[in-house]
Amino acid sequence: MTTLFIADLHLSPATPALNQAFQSFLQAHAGQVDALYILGDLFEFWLGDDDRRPFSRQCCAWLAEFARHTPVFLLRGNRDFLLGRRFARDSGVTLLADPHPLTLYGQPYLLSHGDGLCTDDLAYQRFRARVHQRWLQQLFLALPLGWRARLVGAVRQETGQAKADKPAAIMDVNLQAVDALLDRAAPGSILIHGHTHRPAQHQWLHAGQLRQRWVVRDWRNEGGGYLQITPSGVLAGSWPVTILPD
Ligand code: LP5
Ligand code: MN
Repeated sequence: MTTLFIADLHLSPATPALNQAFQSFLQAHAGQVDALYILGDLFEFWLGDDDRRPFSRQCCAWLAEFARHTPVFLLRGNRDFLLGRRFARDSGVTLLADPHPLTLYGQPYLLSHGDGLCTDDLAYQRFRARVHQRWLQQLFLALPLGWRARLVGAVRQETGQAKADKPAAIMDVNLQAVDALLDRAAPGSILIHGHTHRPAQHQWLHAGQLRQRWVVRDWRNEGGGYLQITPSGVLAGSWPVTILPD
């Protein structure tokens, strides 16, 4: 009885080693675990479900093969917030809203990508509110794919510069926002999220109750992170990434 969680793989055609590691992760666990949860930013950027380039089709095919044996759930991140119904159909993945409550082996958990909890990062929260507007997303998705790619490239130059100028502390979750979220969840819920690239297990006291938050490790050439939950609790693991020869 095991359920797996991954986040922040940031896969793209430019990350062949990570893509391969993701494929081997799926192959190794298909039919071996109860479910896989992807907590956002599987992709470096998702331009829309009509992106049928070989890389996108390949990822969908890997997920679909895995999903034939084991259910896969995905909660969108700040880079793949445009994943939609067609992707879900092609990949066999079930899309979830953020936050998502679930009970595993008798213990309640709350799943989130985590970007919505970084409330000290006001510039990002304004940006997020803008790009989450349905009408803007529909307008963007109606553009030809090539235009979308160019637009994203231009916006990323801006956001990349903005990020480089920010103090690191504001790019972490805000602890009051975390407590407020857990206040609304089932009592005793353990929060699991990604996004911050600061893998850790946090424990603290809130109104006399012990609370817990796990941050899933992002994937990079040094290795990929995952959490595994069993009836005995949460355990962090690492998945090897093999650097491919040029
Ligand atoms: O992902 P990561 O860790 O690098 O950084 C995030 C935040 N950045 C982002 C941006 C994405 O990485 C790239 C998004 C490209 C989007 C293109 C959208 C095209 C239109 C789609 C319309 C539906 O998420 C970063 C956080 C960091 O996490 C830590 O939490 O700090 O936030 C930023 O850097 C955002 C800046 O603070 C805001 C900059 C404003 C620039 C305005 C450009 C115009 C916006 C036009 C919107 C349509
Ligand atoms: Mn993210």
